[in-house]
Amino acid sequence: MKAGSRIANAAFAKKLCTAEDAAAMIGNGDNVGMSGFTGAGYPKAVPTALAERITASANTGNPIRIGMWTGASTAPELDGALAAVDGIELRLPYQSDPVSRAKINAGHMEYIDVHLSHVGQMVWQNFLGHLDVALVEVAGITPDGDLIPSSSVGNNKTWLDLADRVILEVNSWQSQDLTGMHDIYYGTALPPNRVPIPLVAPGDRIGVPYLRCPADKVIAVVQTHAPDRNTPFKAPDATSQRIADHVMDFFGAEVSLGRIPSTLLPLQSGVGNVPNAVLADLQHGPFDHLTAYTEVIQDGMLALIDSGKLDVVSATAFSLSSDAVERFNSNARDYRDKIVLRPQEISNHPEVVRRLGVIAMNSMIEADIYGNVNSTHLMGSQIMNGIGGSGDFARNGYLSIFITPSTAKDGAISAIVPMVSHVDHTEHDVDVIVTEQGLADLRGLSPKQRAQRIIDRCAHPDFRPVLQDYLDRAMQSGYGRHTPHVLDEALSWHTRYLTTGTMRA
Ligand code: 0RQ
Repeated sequence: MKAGSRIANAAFAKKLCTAEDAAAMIGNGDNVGMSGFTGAGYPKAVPTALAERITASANTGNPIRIGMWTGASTAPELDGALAAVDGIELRLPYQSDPVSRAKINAGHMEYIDVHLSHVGQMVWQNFLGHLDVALVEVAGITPDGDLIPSSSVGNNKTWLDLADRVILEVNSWQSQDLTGMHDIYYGTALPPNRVPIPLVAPGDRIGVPYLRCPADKVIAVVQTHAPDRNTPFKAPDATSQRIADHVMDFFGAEVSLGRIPSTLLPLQSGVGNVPNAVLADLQHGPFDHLTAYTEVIQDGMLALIDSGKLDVVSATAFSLSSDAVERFNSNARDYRDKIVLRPQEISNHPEVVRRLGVIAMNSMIEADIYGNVNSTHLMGSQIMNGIGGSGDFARNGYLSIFITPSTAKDGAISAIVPMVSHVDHTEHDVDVIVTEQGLADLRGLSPKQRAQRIIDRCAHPDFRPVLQDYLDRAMQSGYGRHTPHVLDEALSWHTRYLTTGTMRA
């Protein structure tokens, strides 16, 4: 197909220009709302051209820096390229790029880590300043001037609604059969004008299949033919497999006890090796007619659809390996009834997550003996990625499960510590913790009971006696026996790691 045929509306076609020309329309200090979510549907050409423009501007002594807002993480040719040239003044709401991470941790880039469902409302409330430019990838433009969304939706509706100027990238690499897969809900509002989100099952469609944008707001249309950043898929290792097996046993027990149906409840799964291992286990498990109300469709979700186990999945983006992308792109039409892509304010909406009773499964960096979870920081100060959607789902789900290997860095670090060095999910939002050692169901337990269960079931045997000793001494400390701590030791495991390279005494 000729790339040009994706732009079927004359008013939009008139704005065709090069990526360089489009990049020249972005100025110093602009806040730019970009498409892109977990490496899917991000603009592929204009950011690179902008990075070159930024380099040139730095050489003239008037460096350009922008505020960069996205759906979530993007790709090296966007986050990486702009961070490398120090072109980003402030970044939000989630990133996982090594160059960006280094710039943020070195203090060269400001970063605001926001619950993904909250971004739209924060921009509407004007907390973040004015949105100058929307830079959005689409799969095509219809004769009526509707925009066919790409492989992610993210915050694109908000960007297109609120930005003064709009730059579109029309990517002919994206499958045309994405048409009809999206559900763009235009019914959100700020209080006091909110009404219920009329979504009662994961596959419900409550909006329209297209994004809207008046042609006169569009200042440039750029054609591309470039693949998404495809995340390589690693087969589960022994540790992930053991974690997945614990989760499967837990689901089986919950079904036997009549707490959840044999179809389970709508699943949310974070990205990465361990959540993918759980999805792989579900493919061979006893549960049928599964559904998912999640953020990202990874390989494991697609495989569940292929095996007939998963009836429908709602998300805001794909995050697939190249093999899975190929499978998807050649059969996109067949997936259309089983996949709904929504704006992230709806895919992660607290009201809907609570109503559907989602089972939230997310990875973490560390948990403490009382069940507080850190998903974002290394040793208290360095950002890893961000909270992403984990809080949207963990806080509002029916069951909130956090998973991690029990140790990191070749056993030097225990993922179970006396006190977490940063808190993203409090003890009140965490129902179950799982490591390869075992699963701790924390529901209905007091803090001391939780601590004993986490130590017994989840801690690595090398660290278990030291954690037990900490708890025992905290109980004797006399100040308080509700959530006992030895305060001047509580973070000593982290400081020991920073000074000696290991948490081991
Ligand atoms: O570092 O690669 O340098 O060795 O952290 O650890 O085990 O590979 O885990 O890649 O699955 O990421 C929580 C970060 C886990 C991710 C987190 C080191 C470890 C390694 C990565 P190296 P793993 P993963 C929906 C849900 C928040 C967002 C979220 C995340 C690196 O899952 O960003 O949940 N979650 N979104 O060595 C020091 C510890 C450590 C540690 C691991 N205790 N201390 N370093 N590491 N544990 C999706 C979205 O929202 C988009």
